Amino acid sequence: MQLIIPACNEERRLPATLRALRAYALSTGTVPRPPLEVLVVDNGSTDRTAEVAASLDSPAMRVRVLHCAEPGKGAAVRAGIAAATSDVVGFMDADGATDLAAFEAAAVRLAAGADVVIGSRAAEGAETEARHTRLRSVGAGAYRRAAAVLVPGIADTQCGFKIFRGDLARDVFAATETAGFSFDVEVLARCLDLRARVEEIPVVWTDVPGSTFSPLRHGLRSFADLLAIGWRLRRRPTVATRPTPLRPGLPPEVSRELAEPGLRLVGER
Ligand SMILES: Nc1nc2c(ncn2[C@@H]2O[C@H](COP(=O)(O)OP(=O)(O)OP(=O)(O)O)[C@@H](O)[C@H]2O)c(=O)[nH]1
Ligand SMILES: [Mg+2]
Repeated sequence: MQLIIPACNEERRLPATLRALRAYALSTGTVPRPPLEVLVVDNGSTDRTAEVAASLDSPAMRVRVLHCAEPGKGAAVRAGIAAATSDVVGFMDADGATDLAAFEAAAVRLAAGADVVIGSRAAEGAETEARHTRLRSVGAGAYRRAAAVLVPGIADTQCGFKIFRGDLARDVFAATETAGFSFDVEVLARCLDLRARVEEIPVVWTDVPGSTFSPLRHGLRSFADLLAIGWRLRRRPTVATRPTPLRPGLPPEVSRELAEPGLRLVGER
C-alpha cells in the first residue's frame, strides 16, 4: 500500500509520525499488513521537511519525497495519488492525529467490499478531544452543514485519514480541481457520483499542536471552494443526473460508454 502524507513545514511533527508508521507496519495485527510505502509530498516548506522525511527512509518502510509546484494540501495529495501505483492508496496528515489502528479497520472494510474508507470523528465510537477555539468550532459547524449538501450522508469530510481502491482514487483525483483544504469534499462527492461505496469508520483522534490551518486565511477560502465544487459538479453530467439513454435505441450503459469512454460505474462492477 502507498500512503500519501502532504507536508508543509512539518519538520517537527513528521518524524514521530513516520516512526510510528514504521513501527505499526512492522507489528503484527489481526489482519495481514501489506508492505507500506510513504510518499511525502512537500510544497512550500521553508524548513527541513524534505530532509527529515528522506532521512527516515528504510528497507522496512520506504519513504519517498515528492515536490509539487502547485500550493495547497489538495494539490499535494493529488500529486501523490497520481504518482502512486498500488492497489490500495491512502492519505494521512503529518501530525499523526489519527490513531493508526484505523489502518486495520480500513483493511477489514475494504476486504468486505468498500471502495473508500474514511476516518470519522463523528461516527459512533470515535474518540476525540475538543480543543479548537470558539471561532474554529463555529466555523467547523457551518462548514459541516455546507459540505453536507454536497456529500449527503457523510458526517466528517475533513478527518486526515482516507483509504481508497487505487484505481478509483487515481480516476477521482485526476478530475479533482480543489487545491486547498476542501479537496476532500470534491473527492468524496465525485466518489458518490460514481456510486462508490464510501464508509466512515470511527477513529481515535488526538490533537497535536502545530496546526497549519489558519481559520482566517484558510477558512474563508474553504467555504469559497465549497461553492466552486457545487458549481462544478452541478454542471458536470453525471450518471445520477442522466438516467435516460443519450442515443435512443441503445441500452443506457452502452450510450454512456460512448459518451464518456472509460467511465466505469463503480457500484456496478
Ligand atoms: N504539501 C502540503 N501540505 C499541507 C499544506 N497545508 C497543509 N498541509 C498538510 O496537511 C495536513 C493537515 O494539516 P494540519 O495542519 O494538521 O491541519 P488540519 O488537520 O486540517 O487541522 P487541525 O485540526 O488543526 O490539525 C498536514 O500534514 C499538513 O502539513 C500545503 O499547502 N502543502
Ligand atoms: Mg491536523
